[in-house]
Amino acid sequence: VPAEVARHHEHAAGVGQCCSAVVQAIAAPVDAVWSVVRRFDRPQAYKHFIRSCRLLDGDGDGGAVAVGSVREVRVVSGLPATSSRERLEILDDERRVLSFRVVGGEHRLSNYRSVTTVHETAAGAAAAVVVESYVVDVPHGNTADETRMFVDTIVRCNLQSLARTAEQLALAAPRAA
Ligand code: A8S
Repeated sequence: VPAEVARHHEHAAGVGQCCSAVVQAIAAPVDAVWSVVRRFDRPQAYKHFIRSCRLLDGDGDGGAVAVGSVREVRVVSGLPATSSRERLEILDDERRVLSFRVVGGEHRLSNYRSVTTVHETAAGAAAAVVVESYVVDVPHGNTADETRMFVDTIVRCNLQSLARTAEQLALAAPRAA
């Protein structure tokens, strides 16, 4: 992994924060994986805890995705959350890096920020690795361990679902992928 990409995963967790990372191997070309990850406006394509997503057109550009874009996601029922407002911080198509930050919403993950990177592997053309790291405030009444367990579970589910989605995409359209 190039140093300038690895650096994105070095989070400075302050007092009362915690951080962690999840790694997922995917049997699909990196471009197929990245084509799913990069859609900041369509996280529900693989994040099954998200019911809907709406891009807020604050800058009046007709809703184009760019750094600074803000999305409002609605969460499925059964979680200690209803919505989240998230700002795109990094979208680097060359190095395949996406990062967003939580800027509002009704949930317990204040100041959540994550970085997702997609990597080629030595295993060949149809093998990718995704690394997703995050930093977040430990909510009042919880420990850092509890917080990491909760968030790791969500992120692991998301990345397993990303794997299935990208693998199907690569099978359906091998050339485009
Ligand atoms: C992501 C990662 C996470 C999303 C969390 C951790 C969230 O959307 C869900 C439940 C919550 O309690 C917090 O990449 C929040 O989306 C599923 C609403 C932010």
